[in-house]
Amino acid sequence: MADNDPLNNQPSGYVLPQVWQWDKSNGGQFANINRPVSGATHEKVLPVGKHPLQLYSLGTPNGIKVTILLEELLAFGHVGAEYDAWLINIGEGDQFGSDFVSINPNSKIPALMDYSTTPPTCLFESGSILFYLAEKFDAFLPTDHHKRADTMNWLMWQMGSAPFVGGGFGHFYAYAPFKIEYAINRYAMETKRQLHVLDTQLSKTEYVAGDDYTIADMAIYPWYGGIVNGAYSAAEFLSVGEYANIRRWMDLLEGRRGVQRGRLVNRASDGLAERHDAGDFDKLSTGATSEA
Ligand SMILES: N[C@@H](CCC(=O)N[C@@H](CS)C(=O)NCC(=O)O)C(=O)O
Repeated sequence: MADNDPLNNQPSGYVLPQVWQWDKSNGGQFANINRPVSGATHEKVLPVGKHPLQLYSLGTPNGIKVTILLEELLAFGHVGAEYDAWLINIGEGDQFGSDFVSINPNSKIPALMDYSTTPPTCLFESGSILFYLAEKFDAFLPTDHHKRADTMNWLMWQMGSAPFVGGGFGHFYAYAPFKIEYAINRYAMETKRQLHVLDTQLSKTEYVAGDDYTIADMAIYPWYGGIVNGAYSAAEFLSVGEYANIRRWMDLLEGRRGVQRGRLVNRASDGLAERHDAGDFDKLSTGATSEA
């Protein structure tokens, strides 16, 4: 079998063109929102509610990192963390509206405006938002030198690693228009390696960055807890039962009201499409509704 034989390619016979061209018809799930250029596609004014913090997001793993932190801040009595959460429907291209793009030129949720500053502060990238809020409220980010470094190490680990889980494994296992063994094997291997990294860490520490519950836990749980809870319907495929330390840590987090509430925000089908104050949770019949 000769190297670079086009018959060995996927699909068979595929030959690399000299210059890549955008094939709009070949995309799998989410093809309608993927483009090779950035920028707004339409004029769209975003709503602004009554609180200084205005969140424009969706209840995906990257979105709920921020709502978990906001709900935890509120649970700890930081009234300045009250927020309005508006739904950005990425399947319908809301992330390409002009106001959204002016907050986040990268057109991805979550995006946050802080109107308590002059001028207002634009925030995007979930890790940046977590860090900003943790600093602003002096919470969930240890001040001790080494603990703070550990927290940031694990926060950045999540930000750098999870795209291989979502954009790599999740895409090729669940969303690509056909199954490609090479791609699935490559990203399943990497996803399991990352799960093992986390499981090994959690065999030594109670929370990810040590004894304290931090923004690193809030960033990591939605992705790796999500996989263990069955994201992409891949729990059996990835043998997630191997990761007992992750399960132990997930149980700790899932017992927290802030986590329970944060997971429900900006979820039109099984939670709150929008959230404007704590009373909104009372409209839901879940365990996250009662005041603790
Ligand atoms: N690194 C970014 C990733 C954000 C991201 O990928 N968001 C996805 C949803 S989870 C999105 O908005 N996708 C819309 C698109 O790609 O057009 C972050 O952590 O904030």
